[in-house]
Amino acid sequence: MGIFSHISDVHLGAFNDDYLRKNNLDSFIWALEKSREENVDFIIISGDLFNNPIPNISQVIEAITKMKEIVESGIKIYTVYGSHDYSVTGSSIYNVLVASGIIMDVHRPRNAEGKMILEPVVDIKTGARIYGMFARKMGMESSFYERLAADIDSDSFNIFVFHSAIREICEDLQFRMAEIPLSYLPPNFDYYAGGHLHRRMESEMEGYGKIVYPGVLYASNFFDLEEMALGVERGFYIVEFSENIEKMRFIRNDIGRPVLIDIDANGKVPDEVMSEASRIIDGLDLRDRYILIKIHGELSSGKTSQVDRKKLKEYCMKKGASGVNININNLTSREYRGMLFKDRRAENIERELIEKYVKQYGGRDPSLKGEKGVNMAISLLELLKIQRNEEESREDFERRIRDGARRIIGEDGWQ
Ligand SMILES: [Mn+2]
Repeated sequence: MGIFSHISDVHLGAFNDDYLRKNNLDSFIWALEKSREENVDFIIISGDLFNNPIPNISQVIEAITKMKEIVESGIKIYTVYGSHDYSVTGSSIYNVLVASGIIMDVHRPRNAEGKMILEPVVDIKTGARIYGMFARKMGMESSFYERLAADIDSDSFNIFVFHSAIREICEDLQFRMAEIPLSYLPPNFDYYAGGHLHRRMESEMEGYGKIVYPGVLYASNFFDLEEMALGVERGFYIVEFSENIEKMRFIRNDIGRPVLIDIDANGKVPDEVMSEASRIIDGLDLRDRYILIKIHGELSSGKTSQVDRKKLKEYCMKKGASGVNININNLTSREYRGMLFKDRRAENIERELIEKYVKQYGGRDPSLKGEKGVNMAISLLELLKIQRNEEESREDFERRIRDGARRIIGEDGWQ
């Protein structure tokens, strides 16, 4: 018998806005405390504990202090690398927490004849066997899944912790995501603790036990906030088990649900959009609420910049809102047509462009072609996005980036 909680995609350190950052942190502290209240034996965090490999320390110190307190009360925290915790340079706060014993990385691979065999971490209190699989940026873990194997002991309760979107389960999702087919998952586990999907999802597939994605614990970007405003629930799972799952409960997170104002600007001029927005704002009680304003469609004339975001923001703040985020990513104008992408999330746009240019590459080097070429380009791009830390010397920073690049393009193959 045992009981555990399954939390995912915490994204600590996400958001520049103080109010959202606090909600995000409060959600995590709430989930840890709730888990302790429910007397869990252990906690699983299925990736993306942090929003960046090296977050601003002052923004995460409170969360780390709470984790330490939880661990010291006898509750272990088992984790895997998510796509956000991972850094090609190997420098990640995740590694520091593993080294300090606050979290326990359950990805324990062993190489045997080209296969990646996963070894379990056996939870001493309950006997549960926990296997973990890491993630990389943009689904690049997929090539490791191809040669993955895990020997399970069918008399025990087996948990597989992972951080990837499964194609068969996420078909109807709104956004294209890097995916792996269901067949890549090792079969016959009792519980698949999934991360990466920010929407809650539960399913059961032939040959597999329960596959569960709790979704993002609070939010990490505009899309998450928008879904929450539309009523999508946030939270985490508590699972009771013996040899099988006995009971599963979703614990809802009620912290800081934002308000969405959706404005269709199609065929309108900027002035009309502005007056529609103020009319809607006038009809709402915005006190202590976070406001998302989404303006989309094609203006019949004028520039998108004539939709005065500053003015709208000030108006909401005057009415007592705790914060405002205005999204005009999908606002265009008939007069000024720019480049259009079907899916305007930055990383998808990057992938789309890289795929296009890799296809056009005329050289002979096979490692620069096809999927390999795309992955290498993405890895290098991710590497070059890394910024120097406040306390890091220029030399240390350069070495870190050079070492990372060497690992990506190196002879031993990049990983
Ligand atoms: Mn995530």
